[in-house]
Amino acid sequence: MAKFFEEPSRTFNEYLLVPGYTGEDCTPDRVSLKTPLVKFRKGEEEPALSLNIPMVSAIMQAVSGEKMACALAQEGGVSFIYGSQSIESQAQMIRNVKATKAGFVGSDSNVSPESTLADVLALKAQTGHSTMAVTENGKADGKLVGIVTSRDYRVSRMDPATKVKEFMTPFEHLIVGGENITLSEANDIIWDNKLNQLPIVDKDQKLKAFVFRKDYESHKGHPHELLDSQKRYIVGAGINTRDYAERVPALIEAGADILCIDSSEGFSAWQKNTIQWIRDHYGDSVKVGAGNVVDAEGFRFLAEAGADFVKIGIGGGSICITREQKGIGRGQATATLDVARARDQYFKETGIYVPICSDGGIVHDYHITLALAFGADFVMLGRYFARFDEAPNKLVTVNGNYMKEYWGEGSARARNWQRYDVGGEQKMSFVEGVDSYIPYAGSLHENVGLTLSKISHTMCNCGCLTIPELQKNAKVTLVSQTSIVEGGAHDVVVRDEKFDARKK
Ligand code: RVP
Repeated sequence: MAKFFEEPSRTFNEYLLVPGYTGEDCTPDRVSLKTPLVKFRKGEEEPALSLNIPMVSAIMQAVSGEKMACALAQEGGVSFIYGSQSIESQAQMIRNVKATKAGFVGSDSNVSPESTLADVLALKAQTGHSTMAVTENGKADGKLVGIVTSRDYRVSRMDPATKVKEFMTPFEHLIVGGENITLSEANDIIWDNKLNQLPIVDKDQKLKAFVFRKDYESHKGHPHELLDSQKRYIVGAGINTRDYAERVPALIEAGADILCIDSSEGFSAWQKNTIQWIRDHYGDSVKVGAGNVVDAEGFRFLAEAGADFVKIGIGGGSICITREQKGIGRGQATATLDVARARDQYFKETGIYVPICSDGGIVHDYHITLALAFGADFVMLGRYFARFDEAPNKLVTVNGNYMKEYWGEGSARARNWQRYDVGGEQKMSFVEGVDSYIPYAGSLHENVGLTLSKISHTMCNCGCLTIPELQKNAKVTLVSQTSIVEGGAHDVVVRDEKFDARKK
């Protein structure tokens, strides 16, 4: 007879946290959200990679490009650059992230000495940047021959046809930094010489980057930045179970810090083979997560196959229609709880702690806190991050509202069929994801800050200062349909600010 899980499978929306005792020392500023990213012998060693915040961005075309990777690493999380693109372009994205040194900005406004004031003004209007590098060839990586800032010209008094070489500050008069300079050395030079920017050049005088005075404060505003030993952003990459023999070496060479097998259903021989190939060729030096699974059996299989972390979730993603199409999946809360118990059991038996990631279906910020309380070490989010400026998807207006486009990897638009591949010759003939719009929400920094603040406050309500404490001590209750109604504003007419403003 088939195996039946007697408990209904539930979502995070069906639970709430019951507060625990909050001591005087239990304040949000003292909460640590640090969490392991890869397996380790807990109690004996530290994990080789940890996150400073329990959030990673989904392996999706609409979510995790290079800008997202830098912005999220600045906050302390990790992006997994999507694998549903050519090996070359994915590796290039990784290289670009690794080339972006924290606080060092690539020059995207460049002119040549032969350009004119009119060119400068047009570029300024287009990019919004008033500092421009003047390079021999007018490109970002050309030999630096000067810079132009708005202090170098007066529009009302100058002929728009004036050549840049006539009014730029020439290289000989510039203070520049060498390519091995650290951010703090660069900032010291800026400070000591009262500069607004410091161009960074290599030994051939070729432009590498700028460090700007205005970025100094914002850099200080990222205390959780996730950097490697060379102060480069930590970045992950998605891989599939088909072309790993070519893709993995290219990604590792490009500098990827961690990989993750991107599959809608991971309890398969294909995942085991992929991990085995990585172990055979790289031993434990290449870190790789696997998934997705939704029960203890699936977790045990991937842990024994050697996964560095295991991802949980089938069918819960906001753009995912796998449950409707194939009838597979499990409520995200139940799946997380089952896998967390299996993870703890595996640790008891082996001494190895395999971090688990709850992937998909996070709607409210408190769902993240619940996922952690249910035993997840971190969460993966798609819709959440796709709303921000830093996502690679387009900003559009729909009925006068700003929206971002958001499409599933299993949609006809992404055509990421490898993610759903179960082997054999038969090609997939149906979709498992939709193409959609989601409300635009602004910058990642502000939104993530708000979300983390809510998580920290809730953790204090539960009397917990760390994620392991929350996993151990949280008290969780199921909620009835009626008490969900009680949880929102009810039995009042909520005032509409726009309506009030119109009346005035
Ligand atoms: P969400 O955060 O709810 O938008 O879910 C994102 C997750 O949904 C991804 O990390 C992935 O596991 C899953 N996904 C991505 N594409 C699709 C699909 O097309 N069905 N599902």
